[in-house]
Amino acid sequence: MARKKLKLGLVGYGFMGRTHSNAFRQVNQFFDLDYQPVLQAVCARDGEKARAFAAQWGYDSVETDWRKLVARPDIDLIDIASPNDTHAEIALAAASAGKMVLCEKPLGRNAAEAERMVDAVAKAGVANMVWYNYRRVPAVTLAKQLIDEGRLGRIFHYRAKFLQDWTISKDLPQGGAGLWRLDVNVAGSGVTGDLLAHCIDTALWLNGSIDQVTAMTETFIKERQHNLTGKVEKVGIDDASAFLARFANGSLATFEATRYARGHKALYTFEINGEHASIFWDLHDLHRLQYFDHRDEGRVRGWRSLHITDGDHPYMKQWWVPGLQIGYEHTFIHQAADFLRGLSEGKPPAPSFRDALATDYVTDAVLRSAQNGRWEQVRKASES
Ligand code: SOE
Repeated sequence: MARKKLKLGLVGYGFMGRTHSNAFRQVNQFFDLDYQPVLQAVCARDGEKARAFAAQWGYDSVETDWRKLVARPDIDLIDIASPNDTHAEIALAAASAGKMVLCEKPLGRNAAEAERMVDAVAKAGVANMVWYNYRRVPAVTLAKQLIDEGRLGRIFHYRAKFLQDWTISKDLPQGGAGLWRLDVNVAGSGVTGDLLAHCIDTALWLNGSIDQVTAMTETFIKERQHNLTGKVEKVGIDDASAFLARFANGSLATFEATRYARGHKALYTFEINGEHASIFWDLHDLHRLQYFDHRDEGRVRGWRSLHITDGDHPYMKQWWVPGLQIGYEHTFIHQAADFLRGLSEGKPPAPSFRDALATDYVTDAVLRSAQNGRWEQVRKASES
């Protein structure tokens, strides 16, 4: 059967432009879907780099102004993989042009921006999704299944951290290609919006909504040379952020992210303790889920290290044979597959813009609390 073509216009050619392009190129090879993404156009301000990217990844055409891309009648879907300060404007224009919109995380630089994006896609009635890719690590999806089946019982604790070490040098500049994550005007915040946002998205998915937070943040290097102005400028991002939270289900949580944990490159871990069982997951060992079930017979009770590579495990029957692992890039392929399947089945893809707004409400509350030293209530992303 001929597949329906879905013509994509990608904005941005950096790290995320590559992960998304790879996902769209591979998805039909491994998943049986009604839709086939077509790499119709890539857009970036630097025409030469955009043309090189198009040639490498197989995009059919190039634009250097995203407004032109959004206006093109031969584009069905706009995929935003450009820096955070561009998300809202592009998403609003794309939605009002009737295009489906995918957006890299975080949705907005803050919840106010994200609210406008949610309103725009709701008003236009277009499909939308945010690339919180870690939900689609098979071991993380399995954790969701185990929790939903009630195997953990009542949840008491949620513990998450995301540790990196790539900004420790005071000589690292801020701003511009590759380093916009250090420029608060572009990124919106530091590790709170960049790394904790991942931990929060997973947590809301696995353990429900968060009611209250109390936080602390720190900027260890106060000034850095700015790549675009050439001047030494104040650093406005948080280099480290930690918070306590109370979930609506009564469980207590700790979250921590930093780019100053020497020796850790992308150590995203979470542990959940329930009345019957606990689970632990670690991005550096992403194909394993650690599981402890108190209901096991006492003599053989202990932590089990589940190797999530079997056909019974989420997504895995699409890949190789049991025992053979997959990696980071596959999480984006899974998300693209779920999005395309959702389109055929009329199932709204997740996380939607509204789901991602819920994460922005938490990160906003974290940053407010870090400023005022108080517990902050977290707003809820309503269904209206
Ligand atoms: C930052 O270093 C970063 O690339 C994040 O922006 C990504 O979202 C995260 O998945 C890996 O780390």
